[in-house]
Amino acid sequence: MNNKLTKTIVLNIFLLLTIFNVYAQNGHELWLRNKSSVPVNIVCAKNSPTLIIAKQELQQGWQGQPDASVKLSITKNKAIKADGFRLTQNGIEATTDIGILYGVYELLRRQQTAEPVNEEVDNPSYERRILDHWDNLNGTIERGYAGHSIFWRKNDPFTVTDHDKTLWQQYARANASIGINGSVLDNVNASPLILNADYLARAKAIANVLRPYGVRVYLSVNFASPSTLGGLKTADPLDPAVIAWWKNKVKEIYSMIPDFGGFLVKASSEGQPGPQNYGRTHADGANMLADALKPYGGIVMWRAFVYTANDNDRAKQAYSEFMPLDGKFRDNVIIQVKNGPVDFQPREPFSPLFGAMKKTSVMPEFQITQEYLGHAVYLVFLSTMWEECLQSDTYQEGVGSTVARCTDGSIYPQKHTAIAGVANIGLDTNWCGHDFAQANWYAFGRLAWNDNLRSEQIADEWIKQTFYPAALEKTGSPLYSSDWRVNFLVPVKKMMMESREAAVNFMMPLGFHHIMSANGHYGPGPWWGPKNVRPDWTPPYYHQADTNGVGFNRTKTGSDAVSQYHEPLTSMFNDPATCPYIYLLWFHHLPWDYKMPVRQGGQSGRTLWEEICYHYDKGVKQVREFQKIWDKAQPYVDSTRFLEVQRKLREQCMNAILWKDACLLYFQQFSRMPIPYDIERPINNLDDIIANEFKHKND
Ligand code: GCW
Repeated sequence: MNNKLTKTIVLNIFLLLTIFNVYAQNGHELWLRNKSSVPVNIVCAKNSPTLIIAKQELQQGWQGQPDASVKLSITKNKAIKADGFRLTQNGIEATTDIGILYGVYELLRRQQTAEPVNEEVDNPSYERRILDHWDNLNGTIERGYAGHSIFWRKNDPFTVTDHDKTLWQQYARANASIGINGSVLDNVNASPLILNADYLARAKAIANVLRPYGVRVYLSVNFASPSTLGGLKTADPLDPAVIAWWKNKVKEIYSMIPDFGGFLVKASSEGQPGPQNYGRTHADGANMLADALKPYGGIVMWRAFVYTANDNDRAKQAYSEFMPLDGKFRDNVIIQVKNGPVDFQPREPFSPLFGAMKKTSVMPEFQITQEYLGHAVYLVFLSTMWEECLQSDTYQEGVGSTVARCTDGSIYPQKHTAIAGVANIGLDTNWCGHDFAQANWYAFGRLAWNDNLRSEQIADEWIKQTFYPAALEKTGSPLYSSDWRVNFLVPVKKMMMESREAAVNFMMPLGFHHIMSANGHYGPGPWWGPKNVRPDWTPPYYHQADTNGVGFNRTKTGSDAVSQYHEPLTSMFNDPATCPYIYLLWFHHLPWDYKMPVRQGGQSGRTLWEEICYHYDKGVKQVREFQKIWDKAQPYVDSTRFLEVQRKLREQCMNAILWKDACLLYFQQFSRMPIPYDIERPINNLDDIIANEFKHKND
């Protein structure tokens, strides 16, 4: 070979590697990294923007037999719901174009994850599968850890650039690939300005890009808009001028966005205006908006996240306020309920409103963004947490009345069904801040499509799609070689599956909740309770630690929150001997030397104090184990993602130790008992931790 040729070959190989590396490294492609050049023949009688996408996706991602024929057919089949589809050996059947597109993504996923194609009908569990963006109109994101908003910005806010459109299109494609079909574009702490013509025009531009992917837009609205924006004297929902104002506004919106989804409302909550300001009920407020939206098929998602600073246990307030209104809402109102009764804590029992509101549509709200779970620093796979909630039995209509079945229409005849996740998406190149946080976006979509899926399967799919192509580029090994499975897939999946429990262990084990720092809800802060702050915003309100014991007494002798649950849960939660240990301090105030029953996972002879210590210690050890798993995974990951995750695991580990030291040293002041001697001694002093708590800004 002559010198020149060798040089050219070397240069070309170098260039190819560089291209692969760039492609593999930045995480922007999410789980959609597969590109295939296997030819495929697509037979499809119809054309539409959605079907064009379906065909393109098949052409770009086909990994089946070369030159196979795939038939896409729109058929009439009562068994297939609007978004559903049926995969057959030689094609996809659906009743709508979007059903075809979902079928295409499912088929490609099966090819890529080496799962067989079964010929069953696949319908979604929920009609509306929605991401709630807490994006402010100035481009910041409340509780966002992945950069600014992909929708709104401060400078030049109304110009729609090609870059905007490309990003929105990529976002829509990612959503469609996992079945998400709705986006609430602005923060629930809503600015009235969202209903201004300029902002509506931008919402319209977004809707136009999202539409072919089957993603409808929704808006969060401020209940006082008729007065603050419209100049009316009041926003009283029973006032005829107010009713007319909303009707006109809705008409204007539908003239711009004909498939507009509807409104999301946070009313009379955390300072937001609501019908109570005018002496009206939540039902009065929600129904007035619902009536305005009804002619166009729009819905109202009315949040049940309400609590006021009073003597009543905060965990009880949403139920107390909404239960008397059961049956009073229009059929296009859905009450949106957070998974737990307090606020997206690392672990909460399910909200007692699930299953209890039998004559009202209820939808679960999960938090994908990790406000209380380590922001974009911790590796926490949230699917197990949502699965735990969805599979919780409410017993409201007998055994098996899970939260999933009480909300997806299986048990109650809801006119509309829906599920929402608070998005973790921002302008960061990898969308979510942490490479593994992408798995939470993915998992939310998958569970919204099928609320009976198991997290292990979701993790398996996600890892294969997100990391395998990169491994292939590096190792050139054939599809899912046993080497890759054994040394990457299995350990990384194990890490993901344990990651949420690990976080619970080092942050808030055994039913502890809301003991985080007020500084951005990131690190530990069980001591924080300034006199001028309302008690239900401070950790001591929730842990109630004193020398006699620790935990919130929600039994019949305490706040009686247990009675908001259906039997046998009321009795089970009420007795510390039968209360699952994961909820022990949620429902009970117990002495430090309380002997943990063996059945609750405590070892015989351990006191509550010891059990607390061992849980914190275990959490730290789990994270240390994750570090080892990830270090060993290095040969299978591109260097950028490897180093980034490695760096974050180190930070998570430091923070886990901080949590453990802070909580053990703080609570030890009350327990006055030694930290068991086989546990590593604290390496931080409590007074230093407290002094440093607000040194860095953690929002
Ligand atoms: O979790 C709390 C957050 C607030 C949020 C609120 C809510 C959007 O700390 O930032 O406000 O819940 O869900 O409305």
